[in-house]
Amino acid sequence: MSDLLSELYERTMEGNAPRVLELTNQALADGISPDSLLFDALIPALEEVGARFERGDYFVPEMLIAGRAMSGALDVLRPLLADTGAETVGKFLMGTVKGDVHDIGKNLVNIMLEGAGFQVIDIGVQVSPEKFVEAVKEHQPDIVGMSAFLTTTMPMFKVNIHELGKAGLREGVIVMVGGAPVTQEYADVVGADGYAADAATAVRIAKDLIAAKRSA
Ligand code: B1M
Repeated sequence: MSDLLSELYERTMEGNAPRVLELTNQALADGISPDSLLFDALIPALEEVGARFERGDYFVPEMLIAGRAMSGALDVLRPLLADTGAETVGKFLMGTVKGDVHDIGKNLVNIMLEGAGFQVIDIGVQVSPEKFVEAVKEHQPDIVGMSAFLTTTMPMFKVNIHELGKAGLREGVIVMVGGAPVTQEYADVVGADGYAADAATAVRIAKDLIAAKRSA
């Protein structure tokens, strides 16, 4: 790993947002790709933050400032990752489920989807089942995406899907789920149409699901 990337990794872990911003800009100016910044420094840093939190070496404030530092870097990377000039391939409505405030993973999926040509409507975090239903009615997306990052909030997928069914909307919309603790098995159990472990896979699965629906 280059010195710049390893410093970016370290500073993200300690949540030094101004320095993370500086290093991100400097790395880009030096010709380091946005992908490399993401996958070689920023994401591994947050994984390590999570591991330290689990071991009891870090607490919520440390996670919070590391998350803020990462979000600042993502703001810089967003236009670079999303600006591919791809044609619109479908409408994707995205939210983090009720009770869950994690949004970095969701935002990264959104950026990648935009880069692949999706029109993304982000309805934020802590989205209640009622809000998902209202937003699907209003925006009529091809896909509704739900993120959950806690084992305690994953059950909201099932509640949301049930509410979409009750509102008569389930047949008309593809449901995708994801987030750190989610698995394909869990997605199957709650009745989702698709699952992805990371942002790049989410784009591929979303495209496949839309193509399958249109050809059906
Ligand atoms: Co929290 N947190 N957190 N946290 N946090 C985790 C998730 C945790 C795994 C840490 C740990 O213990 N190792 C743990 C969950 C344990 C569990 O349930 N199994 C945890 C906990 C316990 C908590 C609190 C309960 C702590 C407390 O208060 N005691 C609390 C809960 C608050 C709440 O939501 N109600 C909490 C709070 C927070 C902060 C607010 C401080 C902050 C969030 C800041 C923010 O998001 N704006 C935070 C952070 C930063 C983390 C970690 C360290 C990093 C998360 C992250 O951004 N990762 C995290 C540890 C970890 O994940 N290793 C942790 C980087 C991101 C790019 O990856 O989010 O996995 P990820 O997203 C991926 C995929 O999941 C996938 O693609 C993304 C990009 O590749 N994906 C999808 C995501 N959504 C998708 C949707 C799709 C498809 C793919 O289709 C629709």
